[in-house]
Amino acid sequence: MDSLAAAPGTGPATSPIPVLRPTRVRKSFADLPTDRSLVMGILNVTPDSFSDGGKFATADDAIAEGLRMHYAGADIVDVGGESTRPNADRISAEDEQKRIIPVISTLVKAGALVSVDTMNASTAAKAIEAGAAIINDVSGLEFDPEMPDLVAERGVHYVLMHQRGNPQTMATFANYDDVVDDVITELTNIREKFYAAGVSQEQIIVDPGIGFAKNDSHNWALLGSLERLEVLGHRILVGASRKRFLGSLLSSAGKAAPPSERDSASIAVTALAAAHGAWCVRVHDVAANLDAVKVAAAWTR
Ligand code: PMM
Repeated sequence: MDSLAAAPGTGPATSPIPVLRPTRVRKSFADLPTDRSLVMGILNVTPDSFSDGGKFATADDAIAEGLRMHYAGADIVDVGGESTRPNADRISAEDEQKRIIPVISTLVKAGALVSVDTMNASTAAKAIEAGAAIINDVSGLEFDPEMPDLVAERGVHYVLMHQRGNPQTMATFANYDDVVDDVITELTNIREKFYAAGVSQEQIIVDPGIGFAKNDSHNWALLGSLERLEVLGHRILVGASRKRFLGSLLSSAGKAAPPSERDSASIAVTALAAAHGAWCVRVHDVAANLDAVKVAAAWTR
């Protein structure tokens, strides 16, 4: 308890930094609500993410923001240390771990359910030891070959996101016959490697990978056909918050709206995705998106 009170990122009640309220009740996957879609708060501990680049680059700032999301009602806080924006350089697994493991441990101690946004099995293993319950892997076809065994051994949930290539090359792979069919086929093929390692259907969460090797019309086609992904038989996660296709949609005088002006559109996507079968939405503004999933649940009930 004392060690928690002294954790970085905490402060007196009057401080703008949220006070870490230690809890013996740690959220587990089984405790997640089932009467509405879930809200996953995005916590990028990176100097260069496209949507919130550099804002939470230090552990203290990241912990403070993660606590804010947790106390704002995030069902899951997604902690990542490596930027996945187009053309981002990869960092070493060691640097990634230095950035995120202290953040994950502190958020878990505060009772948050944490997912780790990583493409490295070694980072995922350390994050699980620090208390993370979900691995969120955006690597798609080029996943770390150690990942299936790790997911099987640790029994954690795994977000299998559709992606082609890597941040440097993905734009060149945005060619599909029918983007929805192709995404379903490619996710089915990758999933086989996880099944072969002993991962269960229930452990896998699928994600169409909005913005990853997709142009604007691919993104809209996937969102508009979200229910077709249900054929895979997994929970569905959607990450559209503040993404570039929303900037294009809202452009004025030929200029895309910047990420800071994409929240209303992101919330609209959340409400529609939730009404069309999304189990979870990955978002920046937790409180507003929580309202949106509640509206969708009431609407469809
Ligand atoms: N998008 C980003 C990063 N991680 N994870 C999942 N599962 N789905 C996504 O769509 C996704 C992700 C990139 O966006 P960011 O820079 O806002 O985190």
